[in-house]
Amino acid sequence: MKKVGIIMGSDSDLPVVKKAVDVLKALDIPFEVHVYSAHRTPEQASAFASSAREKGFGVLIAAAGMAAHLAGALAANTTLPVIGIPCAGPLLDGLDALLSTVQMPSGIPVATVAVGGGANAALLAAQMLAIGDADLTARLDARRKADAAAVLEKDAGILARL
Ligand code: RP5
Repeated sequence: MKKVGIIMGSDSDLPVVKKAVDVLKALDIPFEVHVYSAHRTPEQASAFASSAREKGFGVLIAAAGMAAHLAGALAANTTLPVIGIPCAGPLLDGLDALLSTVQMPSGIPVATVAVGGGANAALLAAQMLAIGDADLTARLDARRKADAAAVLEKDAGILARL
């Protein structure tokens, strides 16, 4: 199976990345995590993206905050799909990173999830990989069913309590 590459701009983004890692582990999807910054280590970030396809990656996830250019910088160097996770910084609750990540110019797309949306980034990556993988599709279907059952259990609990 193709791997998911997760890049974070700083190790301070780890709490958000951990949410993605947990989902990938639960779905038994291979992944690698790195800290490369679009601004502090631009050469390493672009080299990772340029070589990602030949190294067996199928999707990249980029988590970054503030002037969050990491997802776009990776996307500029690969035609693999890139998913951006805006991370909340000290100001603006992540609105700065959300706009930096989502407002890509035409020609270099980045699929952007919600601020702090590590779980959805991993699920979206899994759904991309599942296009050609029936076993992974079955695992995703099972997860959806389990999630729905958990909501219905909460519904029953609320009815019982009120
Ligand atoms: C971004 O700047 C990182 O992705 C992080 O979200 C933010 C702050 O980085 P640190 O100062 O915590 O290293 O590049």
